Amino acid sequence: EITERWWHRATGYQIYPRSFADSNGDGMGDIPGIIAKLPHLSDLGIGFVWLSPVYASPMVDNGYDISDYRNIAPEFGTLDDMDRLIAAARERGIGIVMDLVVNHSSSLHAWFCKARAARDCPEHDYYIWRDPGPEGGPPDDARAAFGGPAWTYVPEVGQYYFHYFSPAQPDLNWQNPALRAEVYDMMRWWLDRGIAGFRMDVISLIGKDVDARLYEEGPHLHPFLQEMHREVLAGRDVLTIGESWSVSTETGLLYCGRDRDELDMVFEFSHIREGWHPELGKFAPKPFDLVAFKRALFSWQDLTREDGWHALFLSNHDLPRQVSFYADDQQFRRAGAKMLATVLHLLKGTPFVYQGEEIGMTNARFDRIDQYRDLETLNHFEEQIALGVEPEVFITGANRNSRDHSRTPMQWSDAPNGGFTTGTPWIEVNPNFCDINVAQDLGDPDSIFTHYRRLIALRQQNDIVAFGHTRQLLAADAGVLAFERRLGGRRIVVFANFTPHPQRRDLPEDVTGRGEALVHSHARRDEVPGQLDLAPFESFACQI
Ligand code: TEU
Ligand code: CA
Repeated sequence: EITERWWHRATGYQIYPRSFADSNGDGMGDIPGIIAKLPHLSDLGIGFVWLSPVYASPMVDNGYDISDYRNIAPEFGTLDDMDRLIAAARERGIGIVMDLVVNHSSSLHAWFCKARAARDCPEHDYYIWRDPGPEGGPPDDARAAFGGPAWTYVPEVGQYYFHYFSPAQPDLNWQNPALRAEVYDMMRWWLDRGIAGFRMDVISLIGKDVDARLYEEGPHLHPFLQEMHREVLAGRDVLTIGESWSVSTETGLLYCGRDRDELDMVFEFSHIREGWHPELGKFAPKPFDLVAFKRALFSWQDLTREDGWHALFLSNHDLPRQVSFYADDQQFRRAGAKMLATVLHLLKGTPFVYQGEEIGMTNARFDRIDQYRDLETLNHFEEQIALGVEPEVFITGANRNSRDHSRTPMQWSDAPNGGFTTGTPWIEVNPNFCDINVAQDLGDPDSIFTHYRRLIALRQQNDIVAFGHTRQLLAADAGVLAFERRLGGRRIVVFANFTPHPQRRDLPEDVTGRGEALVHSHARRDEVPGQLDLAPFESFACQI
């Protein structure tokens, strides 16, 4: 039996601070900007914020490269601003969940500065060093996620250090107990300041064994997570979400099973990877396959039926805008955005809204590589052009799937720069801000924002939405996604048309019935008929 926790009925909201709200006109979002926008989150009904990193950082990877875990980047504000944010959010019943980036630090962290200067200091062993290979080159040919080799040589110590990501992000050596103690101490320090938990960046990498070339979900992962729970989390009513690009339904409950004492839930990416090309990766477009997507999505609903808990999302700061990727960002943008929300917010788990999703923000259309900012896109461009890929071909892929689409500034109004900044934004504002912005949606009872608000309220009020069992319907259907949620003899049925065409389905008797409309994107529906007609991208939920 499940003990109810505060985050079981809450909806999370991810803030990417540099793109959310700029309070001082330097073109960069900041913490005072977030404080000023808290009423927007209250309006939506948000329970907690996942705040992408605001720590001191040289910003090679926009803050996912931390140089001081106990300080705030000056462009975002001060520690005082952070304390004010935590308190102001708390007054509204909103928790602040911080990003914990401890698979690696920045190469400018004081630990690494010492580590790279001498072998005989304690900090040297906070990182992963190996002697050169037999030919004098790197220890092996492992590649880094953002391009280039995963090993970089430091002449001062005559060794290579390991970096899963860029050379500016050296991996921390979790096998060193003193390093682990430092991390746990830092976590307690933040929790004592009143934050509501942690989203743990690529946490499945910390148990790696580089010599065996086992990186994801390595042999030490679960012992470390259990130790972290004992040392930091036990007895505190906080939320932890681990990010893992490798977790599968085979391993999912190892992280979030109720008697494991590790994490509360994981961000897993099986439904996301479904949209990537199997060999050529994310920059090679691949047609969306709804049946495979549903298989991935519902396999996690099945997995968490009796144990564990799921983190529901379609978007984040590493992914394209969901309405552009999974639906339509032109003629059917409004219906498409509502449809994706209907699906995600009526599944079992804790849903996450990525900033701008609640007004249906879309991918940018960049024509030139110099309009991009993200190191992943820029490095892959260099590599692929060197391999003979045409720039236009690469840009077409990047226009679909680059991380920068989610990083264009939040569109608050039709004022210059969408009301994000009075200065020059660090990345171009999507020119469609005149039509797509928060002010516009707030004035419209039929808006995407209103639809999100209803869905978020439903989870708080309706036990079936919060705790009902999920059963997929029409699993083999390539155009329609459908499911029901059941609790104690009552049920909700949800239908979503993923296509720009009308769809007609003859439904089996056990899914039809009369009841009460919960949400709808087109006409109100108090009944699921034997023959169901859906408009392009229509979605609805009915309690019968
Ligand atoms: O992302 C983990 C990760 O593996 C991504 O780099 C992913 O492969 C890529 O985004 C797919 O396009 C986390 C953070 O969410 C990301 O922003 C960081 O860049 C990365 O870790 C390193 O900290
Ligand atoms: Ca600013």
